[in-house]
Amino acid sequence: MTQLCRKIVHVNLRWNIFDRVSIIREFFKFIWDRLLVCSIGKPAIRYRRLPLGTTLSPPPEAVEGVLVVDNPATTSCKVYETDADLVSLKVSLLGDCQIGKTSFMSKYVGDEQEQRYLEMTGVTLMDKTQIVQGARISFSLWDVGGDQSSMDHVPIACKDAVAIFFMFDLTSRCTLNSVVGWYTQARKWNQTAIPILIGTKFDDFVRLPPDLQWTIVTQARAYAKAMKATLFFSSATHNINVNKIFKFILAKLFNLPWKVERNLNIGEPIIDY
Ligand SMILES: Nc1nc2c(ncn2[C@@H]2O[C@H](COP(=O)(O)OP(=O)(O)OP(=O)(O)O)[C@@H](O)[C@H]2O)c(=O)[nH]1
Ligand SMILES: [Mg+2]
Repeated sequence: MTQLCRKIVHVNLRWNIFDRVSIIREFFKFIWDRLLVCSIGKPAIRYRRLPLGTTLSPPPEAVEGVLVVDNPATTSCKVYETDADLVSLKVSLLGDCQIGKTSFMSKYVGDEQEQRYLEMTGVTLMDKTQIVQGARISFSLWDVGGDQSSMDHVPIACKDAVAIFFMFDLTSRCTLNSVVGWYTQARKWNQTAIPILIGTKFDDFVRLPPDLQWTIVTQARAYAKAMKATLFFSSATHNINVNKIFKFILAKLFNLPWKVERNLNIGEPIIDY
């Protein structure tokens, strides 16, 4: 037998021994697994280490109330709710640039668990779900940018809304004058939504001279009357009349036994209807 043949036989022998050891090890492992199954009453589960950076998320069907907006410029907006008991109410926020629409909406939504948020050019959407007398109510807020280019979003924002907020900055009279244009545009697409006229930045407004305050209060009340709207002065910064406005809408929509108090005192946040 040559040197090479001796080496091959030697290697074969070692492989044979290794094979037998592996078979015996597999046999004992099988017996051990069976013993474990019998002792804990559950099938043995094998855990796999996931690659680093892997994120775990629930399957899509487990995500509650998915809001899908294909393109807000067209009317292809779909709201999917997996909960049959969830009532979805759409509200649009309209008004000039920099008057505090987004701040107002963000103050209301807060940073609670159930909030959802979607920002696109010209329109920002936020959702907030709350329990009202045992029912789950979800407000879908459509905040249209105040610039001219965002006007295209008015139809989609107003369509099917239950309420429309016509907003102006209490410290900027021209933004109050603009409300007429916003109202005319909105009513083309929705004639039934509850109109609410909201003066923002009340915290800055109270620092203005009383006669100027009085002039603005008078004009705002006249506009509200013409629009058949309820008038609220508010401040997102100081959380004045933010939640109250949503409570008012709910009470009006569902005939709840809650009434907002009229307040016509100069220097206080006005509420008029
Ligand atoms: N003092 C005061 N400032 C506010 C209040 N709400 C908003 N602001 C300020 O007003 C500015 C504009 O606020 P936004 O919420 O971005 O206004 P907007 O109406 O969404 O503006 P556009 O998205 O451009 O249409 C920001 O500097 C805010 O900090 C408020 O209640 N009081
Ligand atoms: Mg904004």
